[in-house]
Amino acid sequence: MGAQTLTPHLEQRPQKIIHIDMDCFFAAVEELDNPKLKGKPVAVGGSPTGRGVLCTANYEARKYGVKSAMSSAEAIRRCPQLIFIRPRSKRYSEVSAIIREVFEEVTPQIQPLSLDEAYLDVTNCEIFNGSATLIAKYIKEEIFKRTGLTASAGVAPNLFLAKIASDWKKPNGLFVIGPDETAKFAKDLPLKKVPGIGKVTEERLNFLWEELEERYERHCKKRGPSTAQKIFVKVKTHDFNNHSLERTLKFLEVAIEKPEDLKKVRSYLLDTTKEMFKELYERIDQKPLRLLGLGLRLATSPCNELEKLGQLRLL
Ligand code: TTP
Ligand code: MG
Repeated sequence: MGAQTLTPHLEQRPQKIIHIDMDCFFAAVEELDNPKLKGKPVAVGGSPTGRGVLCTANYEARKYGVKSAMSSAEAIRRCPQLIFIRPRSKRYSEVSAIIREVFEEVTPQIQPLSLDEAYLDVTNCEIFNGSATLIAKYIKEEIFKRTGLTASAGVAPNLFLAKIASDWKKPNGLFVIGPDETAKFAKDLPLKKVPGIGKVTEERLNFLWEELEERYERHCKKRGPSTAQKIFVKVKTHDFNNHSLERTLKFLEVAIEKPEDLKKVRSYLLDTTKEMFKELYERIDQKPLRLLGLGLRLATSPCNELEKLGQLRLL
């Protein structure tokens, strides 16, 4: 592969982003270096007798519900035959450097996220006639040739969807979201697929919603019917900055003036909030989140009554 020629952005074109993520990285390196481990459940992390936690587990171990960040003691309960291996960070860095070489041969526009994961902006790449899909396929093949390890790749017009796409067909997957498919894809995306939003967070977000309904009910009891004009989501990022996004509720067929009205549109508004949250998360470049809030702005004074809702702590 020769040197890349980058063409300037003369006209506004959709970006072409590839997200690469190695499959069960630490465990895969351990299997590579010790083929006897193949086909057996393997975890990399602290000892099951101490207070250790797992860095990761291979797919064989994941069948038993063993996963990253789980305590080693819980992992051995779930899979008694689990083989524990101490992490060897130097070795993982060595392999990571080889992967990085492959990326650099494709584009200088690399944003590494960790040892096994990076975004590549290939918008201006001319290899493979600029096909991001073929470039992603090439990267996966080169990584395998040079390391013996598999990677999963996601291709999309933005960072957010590229990362979700790489996870879509794991392991050894390649998933492409074309520029025309983004709206539909984002709309159908379960919230738990959003990086940083796990199952627990999704459940808690639903619970937040319930809290919002209760609060609105209390408010109406005290002050009488109050028209809800807007819905908003708020996040506090790891650097303590606040960001918010709001939408007027005019798009609803019915006015929300009392608690029963809000309950009627619950599922619709809950979906709307999830979409808004995804949009906001994308806008802030998927920064780690500390808090997440949800609320209604009321026409009555004080209009920000419901803004002081309990917020969901994420970090
Ligand atoms: P991940 O890419 O999150 O996980 P993974 O590569 O093991 O598995 P997957 O196939 O789902 O991508 O993380 C990369 C490596 O980072 C992982 O192999 C071990 C390390 N790691 C930790 O040490 N602690 C953690 O909590 C996580 C999530 C990862
Ligand atoms: Mg990985």
